[in-house]
Amino acid sequence: MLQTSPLAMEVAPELQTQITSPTRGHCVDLAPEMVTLNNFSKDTALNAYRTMYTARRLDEKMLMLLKQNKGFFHIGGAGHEAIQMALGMQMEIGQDWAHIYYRDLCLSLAMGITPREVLLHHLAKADDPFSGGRQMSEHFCSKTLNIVVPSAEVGSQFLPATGLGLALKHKKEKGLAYVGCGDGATSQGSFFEALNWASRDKAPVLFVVQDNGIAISVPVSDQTAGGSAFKLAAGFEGLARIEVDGTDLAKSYAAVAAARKHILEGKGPVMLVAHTVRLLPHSSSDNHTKYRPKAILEAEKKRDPITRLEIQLIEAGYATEDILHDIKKQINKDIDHEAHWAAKQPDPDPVSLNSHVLFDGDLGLEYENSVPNGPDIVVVDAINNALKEEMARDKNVIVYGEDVADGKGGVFTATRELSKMFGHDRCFNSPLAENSIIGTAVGFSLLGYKPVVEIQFADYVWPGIQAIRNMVSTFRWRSNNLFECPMVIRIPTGGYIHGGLCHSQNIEAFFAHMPGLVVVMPSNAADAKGLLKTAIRSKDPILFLEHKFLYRQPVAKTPEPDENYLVPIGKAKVIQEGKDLTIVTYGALVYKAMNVARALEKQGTSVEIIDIRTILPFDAETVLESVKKTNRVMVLHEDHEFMGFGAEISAQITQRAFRYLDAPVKRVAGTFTPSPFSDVLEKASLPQDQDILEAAKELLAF
Ligand SMILES: Cc1ncc(C[n+]2csc(CCOP(=O)(O)OP(=O)(O)O)c2C)c(N)n1
Ligand SMILES: [Mg+2]
Repeated sequence: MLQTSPLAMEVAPELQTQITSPTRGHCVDLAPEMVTLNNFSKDTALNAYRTMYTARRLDEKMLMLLKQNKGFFHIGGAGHEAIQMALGMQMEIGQDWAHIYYRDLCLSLAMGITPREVLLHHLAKADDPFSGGRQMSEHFCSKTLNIVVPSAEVGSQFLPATGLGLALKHKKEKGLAYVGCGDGATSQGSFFEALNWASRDKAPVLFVVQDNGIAISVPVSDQTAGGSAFKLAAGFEGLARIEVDGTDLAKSYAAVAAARKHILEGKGPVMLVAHTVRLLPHSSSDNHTKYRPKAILEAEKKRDPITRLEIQLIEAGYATEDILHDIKKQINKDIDHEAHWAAKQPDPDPVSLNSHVLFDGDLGLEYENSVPNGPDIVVVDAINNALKEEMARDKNVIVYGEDVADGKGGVFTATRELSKMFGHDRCFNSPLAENSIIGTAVGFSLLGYKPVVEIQFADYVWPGIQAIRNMVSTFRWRSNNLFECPMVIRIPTGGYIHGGLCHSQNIEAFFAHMPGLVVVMPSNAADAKGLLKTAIRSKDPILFLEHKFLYRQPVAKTPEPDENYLVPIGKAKVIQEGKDLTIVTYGALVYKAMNVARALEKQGTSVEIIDIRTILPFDAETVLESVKKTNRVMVLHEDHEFMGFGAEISAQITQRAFRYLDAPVKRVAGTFTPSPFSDVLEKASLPQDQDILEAAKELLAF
């Protein structure tokens, strides 16, 4: 028997019949006498109908355009219009936030997106206001309407929306964050992570599951334990639930109103499950007659929210069939006109492809305007001081992650004293969930915060990789510069510490493959402090890789730079000049290169060492300049040689300075094995001084 959540009753007593229904999550109509169309004025009801029909007609029109070989793809909201209209009618524009999903056309229209914009987007035109032709159809967004640029990744919306809710609460601002999804999306881990964090912090988040009973071809009964996302969420203390027939406008309106009231009274998040129908195939690339029985398709048509509303409008005395016919005729005509106009608009200029991968404006920062001359400091303390100074400078800088607060101050003490100095509002522990840490940072960033989050070990960044790849790194580009999500993701990385397989990984090559991301890796205290401060003042998502081995190494100590000292991102540093051989390296291996250079110097060879400092964007110019001078080059790093970042450096040198080379580019790097624990095995897996020396001699003798 289905358990009733006491909270659910508190939210919407009128929905109890449904929630306590023994129908195991399948929708039972609300008591119809309680909420009917007569609760709306005639104008309100007819305007809702107009928007819902516009959404429907746009779906039809876009499918027609596809048949005419205009446009490339369509995914429709037909059958979902009522719940979306109910939401759209109640969103406080400019105050609330919406993290929509791809079926949210009607909601987007109700919030203020126009058919013209939808059509420009559908046809991927230059003036597509959502992405300039970069994203697939149905990725609506708007800066002024607070509709966040979505990603096609199912589930990617939950944690940014939770971050928005957390940020709204943090700022003590009114409003809520809506997040939409389908029934299938509730199988994603990020759904549960989002419910957990939003519930933990009583964040004002409205989760709306538009349950059309199917995810492409998989029925919800095969998708979800118990066949219902509503039941599934029962265990989250602090979460309220409502279930409603999402094909009925008035009932949906009442459910949304109850949810909003609960949230805006500060009682925490609500999950609203709205039962809808999917009247179209999953998308224009799908033919659902192959997997959906005819009887089901016919039954779904009977629950068409628009037909249903038409009947109700007539029953309420708000319209006649003739009036509805005229409304539809006018909308059809308007949409035809807009589509005709949109089709004639220019396509994007291919040159525009490269714009807005990263922030392309001027940050207005002054770099290296003093010489570090404070007392000597180790890397981890320099990082801690950079955080303290930046948090004192800008109240929007917040720090969170696992174990970062209170007495622990991070497992490496990089966040020591921050929660004591700035309070738990500014430095707090996250749940132990890396995807959550990165996903919520998007939401904080949207509200003007500068999240500086910590991933405890590089080896555990992988749960967050979906968020980094499909949400964070493409945020600016995919919205054609409409949105940005600057953040700093600090990650202790690297080996030489007997960390074994899961505390030694080098991750830079993976992330160097992601346009839209900046990847920084300092090798000494002054650079660590200066680069971190620059990263915090930048406008891109930045992976700040901190080598664990260097945290307290005396060799990596430097005089501490002052609080205005900033190091430019994307600029390599010539550690020492030389004329016979260049070693291009970064991180912990800078010091091994220095050891070898000293040994070679005794034999009369002068070595130039370049610490690239930033992996992405890579400063090829400094490297090429050096190679042109020394004519011999070694690329040295501790990550696997195979497909390591050295492969890219070597390729660039070979392509761009081949004529200057007196020997093939030599790579010295880690073995293509996981990281071992034993001292003997670890030494065998990572470059040692002797390996570097031998490679240098080979190069010099060539
Ligand atoms: C992470 C991820 N996996 C797979 C897909 C491909 N995909 C797109 S929509 C979809 C089904 C989603 O179903 P549901 O959440 O029920 O939403 P609906 O489409 O029914 O509204 C799938 C598998 C994707 N976009 N993202
Ligand atoms: Mg579905």
